[in-house]
Amino acid sequence: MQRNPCIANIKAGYLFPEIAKRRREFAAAHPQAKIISLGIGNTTEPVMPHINAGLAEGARQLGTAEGYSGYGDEQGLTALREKIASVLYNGLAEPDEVFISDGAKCDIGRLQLLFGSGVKAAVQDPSYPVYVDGSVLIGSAGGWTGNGYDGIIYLPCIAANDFFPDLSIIPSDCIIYFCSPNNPTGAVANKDQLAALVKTALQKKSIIVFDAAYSEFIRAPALPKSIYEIEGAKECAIEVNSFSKTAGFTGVRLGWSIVPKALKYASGESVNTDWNRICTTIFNGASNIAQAGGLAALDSEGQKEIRFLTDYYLENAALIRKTLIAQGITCTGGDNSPYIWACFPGRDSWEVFSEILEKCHVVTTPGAGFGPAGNGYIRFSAFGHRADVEEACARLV
Ligand code: PGU
Repeated sequence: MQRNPCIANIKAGYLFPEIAKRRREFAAAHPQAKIISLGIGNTTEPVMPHINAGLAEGARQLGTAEGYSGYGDEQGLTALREKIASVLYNGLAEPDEVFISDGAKCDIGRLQLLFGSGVKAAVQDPSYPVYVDGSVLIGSAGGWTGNGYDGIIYLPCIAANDFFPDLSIIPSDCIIYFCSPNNPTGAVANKDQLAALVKTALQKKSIIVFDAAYSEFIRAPALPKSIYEIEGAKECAIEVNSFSKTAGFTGVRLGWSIVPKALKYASGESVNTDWNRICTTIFNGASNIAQAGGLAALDSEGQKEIRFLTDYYLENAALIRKTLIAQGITCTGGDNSPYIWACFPGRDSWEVFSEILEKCHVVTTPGAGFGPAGNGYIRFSAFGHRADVEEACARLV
């Protein structure tokens, strides 16, 4: 049996397991070190009471004759699709444009099936590694060149362009992965910038995959939370989002995608119809318990709890940011986003990662793991218990 050649193209390990491995190695060599993780963006605070009651009720119902349910619709509970459309999109998306999933990462992987291996992919550089790694796995990008993957169109997002890319580099007929608030830079695109992105996608006959996983961390009222706040986006953009970072569902697993009915391939066929076909074929629906939790998260009480939790992590972010700035380190993010992107000019980011681990016993994420333009940067995650974040900040000075 032949190995899928695309797998041979990918660099050995996915970023976060690689960091976990280095942490384990350090812990084994320094058994007394109390290591604090500001590395992977993994939630730490308990699920809040109203949302947790929704999950518990979902589980309880499974034990009753009246409440039991087995396989559900692959696209998700109608009530949840309706509630996402009304509570979160307020008319900008219809319930049959909402597809419930087991998380945004899984959707990003499955979405690649819509376009196949022939398509070009453009990504913000740096960006969440799944866009690029997923493109390599499906064969729409080639091998590692030493400075990025062959065939990926990297759109540098650096201090000089205020972390918003030069859109003129984007070729025709490609998927544009765009994440705002951005992981890892923490930059949030404003309305004019997203309008320019939509205009470019329409002109270049390209499709945007807009990752809004951190939209609930936006506090500035003028900043868009969804790409559909921009006119024309329904003709050129898919959006993915998730309850992971907002309701603390990183382990529960619940997300959604929006695939507008107005979105068409060059041939005129409907992308929504194909997405429905893919989801019904290779996905068997999100957990019914998770969906019961999702319904509770969209109640007004659940929305208040999400605000509370996201405020908590944003306060962590403010502490980290303040600490780094006091050390004379230039940072972005951390105000409308749970990530702080700290600049270590001219330094190799894996080296800085090791130095912080060795000196402070704090795990971070090296910027180079997010793309070539990430070298010289370190990402600090604000997901953590307050006491740990305070302790980490004390060690960083
Ligand atoms: N999209 C973005 C932009 C993310 O940063 C993450 C998680 C996800 C999607 C995943 O969402 P789910 O709904 O939970 O699937 N990023 C984290 C965790 C690492 C990972 O591999 O997902 C991070 O530290 O970047």
